[in-house]
Amino acid sequence: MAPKMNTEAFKDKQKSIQQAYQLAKERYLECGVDTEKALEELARAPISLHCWQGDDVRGFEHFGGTLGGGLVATGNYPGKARTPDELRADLGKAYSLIPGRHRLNLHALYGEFGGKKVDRDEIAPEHFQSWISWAKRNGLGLDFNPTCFSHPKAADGFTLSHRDKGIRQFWIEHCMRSREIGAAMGKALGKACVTNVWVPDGMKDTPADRSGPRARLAESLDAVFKTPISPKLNLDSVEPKLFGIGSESYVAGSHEFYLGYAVSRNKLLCLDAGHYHPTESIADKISSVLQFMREILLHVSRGVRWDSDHVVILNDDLLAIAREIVANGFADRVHIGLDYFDASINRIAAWTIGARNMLRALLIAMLEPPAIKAAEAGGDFTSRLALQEEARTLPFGAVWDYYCESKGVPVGENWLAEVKRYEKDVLSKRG
Ligand code: RNT
Ligand code: ZN
Repeated sequence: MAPKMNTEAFKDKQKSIQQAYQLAKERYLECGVDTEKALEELARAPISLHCWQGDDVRGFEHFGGTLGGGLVATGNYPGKARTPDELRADLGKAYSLIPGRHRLNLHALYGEFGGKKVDRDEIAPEHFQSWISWAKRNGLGLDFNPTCFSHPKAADGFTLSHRDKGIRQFWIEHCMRSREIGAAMGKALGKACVTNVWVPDGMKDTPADRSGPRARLAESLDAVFKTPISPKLNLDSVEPKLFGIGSESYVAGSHEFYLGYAVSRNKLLCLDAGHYHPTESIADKISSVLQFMREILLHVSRGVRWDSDHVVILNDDLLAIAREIVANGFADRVHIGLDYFDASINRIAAWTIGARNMLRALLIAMLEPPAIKAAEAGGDFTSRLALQEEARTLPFGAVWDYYCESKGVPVGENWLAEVKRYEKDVLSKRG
């Protein structure tokens, strides 16, 4: 925390944070909002940080290969993590700048294989033991993902829906093992792991057969999920997508496909904010799908034109997502994960910006004046709109600063100096 400041200046700063908070607290009380309660609620909201922002989705396998599945990380900002230890150190730095206790979302290609070539159909919990121990030491939960891309057997753009039975079987085995790894993580940490299946399967140009791959995908998924695993250890999730780079005309795992699959098979649906038409927001989908399923996973991201994976900013889309979770009391049914990769800026900053924004959006939702809902319930839409707009400039920033201060993480832009220091001391020394 602001190590350069002398003690006097530091104490002044602390005092002004507390004074600003007291004023904000009173202002919110006038609106019928208890800021203390909101902060307790915020402290219970875990965000799953996606490991793949730390190295542009490269991972630690030993058979080379470039990023596939239509995923593209652009930029060449220096200092990306090259080893599991570097990635853990970078993540540790990010967590130290984000208030609260959170989770880590791992992809299968981030296993530790001791220099050996362990193919995707051979992965096992032992390859993730260091991650599990590290998570345990740091009080983090873990989430998991099979990696059905960046592999020779995914090179033609198909995996679980491939027309070749042998290739389908290979990916089925990989996904089955991924669930077992998820269960091992859940067991070791005492918190269920969400294992999310996303496959890139799709076509660049107009398919002649849209149904065949979908029928095969459903059949493969049924094979993947055949063995029951306790939801106390592992929760299965499936992730739809509208299109990808190289799969512009058709994606087998579309929204309707997985909505039907998740409802009929009792799975979690993963809503990725970058996987829909550009003006289509996932916020409105949350209360729709939760009428028909217990839990969902979110991949909070930001689409910009053709890209679905920009760093999450505090825009209306994000505020709407957070509001839907909070206003409907869905906190224990919505698992929040981040999913983006920007290789053009400092990667630790990318995590920190996105996670702090997610938390800020949740806080703003938790501080919503109850008069807004009451106005609607009373049929007074004039007041609803007036109060919604007034609420935008309530002093949530003072509450957020106080929260950061109370959780021992840098207040305001002070976290940036920490990242710059780390960049100078650690990242710049990487080849
Ligand atoms: C891809 C999906 C998927 C990936 C990660 C790396 O479009 O969003 O979630 O981003 O699995
Ligand atoms: Zn995603």
